[in-house]
Amino acid sequence: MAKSLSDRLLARDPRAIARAISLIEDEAPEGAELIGRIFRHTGQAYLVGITGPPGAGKSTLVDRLIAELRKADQTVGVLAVDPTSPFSGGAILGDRIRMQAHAEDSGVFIRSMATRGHLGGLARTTAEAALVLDASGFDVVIIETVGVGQDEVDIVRMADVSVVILVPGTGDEVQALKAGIMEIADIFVVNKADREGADRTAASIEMMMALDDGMSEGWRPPVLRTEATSGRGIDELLATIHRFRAQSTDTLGARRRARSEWRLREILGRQFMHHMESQVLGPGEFDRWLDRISAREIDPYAAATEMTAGVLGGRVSPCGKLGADSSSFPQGDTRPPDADSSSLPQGDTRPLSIDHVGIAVADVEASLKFFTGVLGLASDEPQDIASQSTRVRFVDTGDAKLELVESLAPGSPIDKFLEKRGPGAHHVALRVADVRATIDRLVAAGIRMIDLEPRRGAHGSLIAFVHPADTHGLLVELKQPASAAEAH
Ligand SMILES: Nc1nc2c(ncn2[C@@H]2O[C@H](COP(=O)(O)OP(=O)(O)OP(=O)(O)O)[C@@H](O)[C@H]2O)c(=O)[nH]1
Ligand SMILES: [Mg+2]
Repeated sequence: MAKSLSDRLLARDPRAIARAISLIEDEAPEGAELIGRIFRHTGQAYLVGITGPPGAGKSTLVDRLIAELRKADQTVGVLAVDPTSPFSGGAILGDRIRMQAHAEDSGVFIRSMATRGHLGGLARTTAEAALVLDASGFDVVIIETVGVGQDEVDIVRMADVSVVILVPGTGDEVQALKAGIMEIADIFVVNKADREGADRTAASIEMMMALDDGMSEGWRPPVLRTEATSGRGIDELLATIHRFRAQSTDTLGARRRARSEWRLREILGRQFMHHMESQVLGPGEFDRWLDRISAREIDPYAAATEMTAGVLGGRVSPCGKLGADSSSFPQGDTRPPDADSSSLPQGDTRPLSIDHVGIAVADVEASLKFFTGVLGLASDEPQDIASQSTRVRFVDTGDAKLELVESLAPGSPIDKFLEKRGPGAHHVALRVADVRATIDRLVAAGIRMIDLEPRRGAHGSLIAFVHPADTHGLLVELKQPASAAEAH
C-alpha cells in the first residue's frame, strides 16, 4: 500500500513536503486535513525569523546560517517569503540560485512563498508551511521575509526569535523601523558591514532603542555586524541566536501561545466569513451590500451589523426588504457611538424583535386576576390611548411583554375585534428604530398599511399597524419606543 502524504512528510520526503506546502498555498481542504494529522508532531523545531529590506543580503546570510547549522549537524528548512511579489516563481529563482549549494543536501529544504490574495493569507500559509517543516523533523526552520514594515510583522511574529537585518545607508530604514518592527526584533544585524557607514547605522539603532522606554526588561536586542558574502560575523549571529534561545525558555511558551492565539483568531475569522458567504448571504448579496455602501446608502458598520445579525438567527437582506435599513432596527454594538441616535438596547443584533403581544380583553382589570394573580407577572399602570379609544396595561414576562387591551368606546378597533372574534390574541408588535422609514419600505414593497402615518401609542411610542391581508392574517404593529421616537 502506498504511504500517505502525511507519513511521507513525517519521514522528510522532499516531494511530500513540497506537495503539502502547495496544498496549503492553494487553500485546498486537504491542506487543512493534513495540518490536523501532523499537528501533534510539531513544536520541536526552532523557528528563526529573518526580515529586512529588499537586497539587504538576507538570502546570502541565510545561506551562511544553513552552512553553519549543517556543520553542527542540524537540519534546516527555509521559507523565503516575499509579500511584495504575486508570484513565487521570481523569489524561487533568486533564492534557489543563491542557496543551490544545499540542493543535494537532504538535511536542507528551501521553499519560496509569495502573496496569494491578502497579506493575512500569506502569514497564515507561512505559519502552516512552517508547521509542515516542523513536522518533517527539521531542527531549525528559517522564515526569510522582505521588508521592515507593519505588513511583515505578522509573518515574523510566528518565529521563536526575530532577526531584523539592516544595511549601512541613509538611516531612513532605521527611522522606518519604528512602526511595529521594534517590538518584534530580538536581534538586530547590520549586514554589509564591509561598507561605509555600518557604525553609524548600528549607532542609530542603539539610539532608537535607548529612546524607546517601552522596551521590556530582560533581553536587550543586541546589534550585530555581519558580512554575509564573506561569512564574517555569522558565527557570532548564530551564537547570539543560541543565547537568545537559552535565555528565553521561560518565555517561549508564552510566545508560542500568542502565536496560536493569533492563528486561532485568524482561522475563526476566516471560517466566520466563509459561513457568512455560504450560509447566510444569498448569491450576489455581498456585492449588493457593497453597492449600497458605495452609494452611501449605508455605512460599513451598519452593514456589518445587519449582515451579522443574520448569523445570530435573523434574516438579512441588503435590498428593499425588512432589515434593509440600519436606522430601522436595533443595532449591535459594533457601530461607533455617534453613528445612530437610537437608544435601543445595545448588543441586540436581531433585525426585528417582538416588543409585545397584544391581547384583546373585555376588562383589563379583571384580566389581571389571571396574568398577575395566577401567573405572578408584574404589570405597569393602566394607560388610556386616545387615538385608539383603548385602555392598555403591559404585563412584563421578562422578555416580550403582553399588552392587555380593552375598548373604551363602541366601534373602536378593539370593540369590533371583540365583537367578531371574542377575546384573545389581537396583534404582535415588532420593535423598530424608525417607524416612518419602515412604513416607507413596506409601502415600497407593496405591503398595505392600516396606518400610513405613525400615531402615538402607549408610553410615548410611535406606532403603525400593517394590514393583516398582507401578513397572512397576523395583525402587526410597528412600534418605535419613546426614547427612539423622541430622537427623531
Ligand atoms: N558588499 C556586500 N554585499 C552583500 C553582502 N551580503 C549580501 N550582499 C549582496 O547583496 C545582494 C543582495 O543579496 P541577497 O542575499 O539576495 O539579499 P536579500 O535580502 O535576500 O534580497 P531579497 O530577497 O531580494 O530582498 C547580492 O548581490 C549579495 O551578494 C555583504 O555583506 N556585503
Ligand atoms: Mg532573498
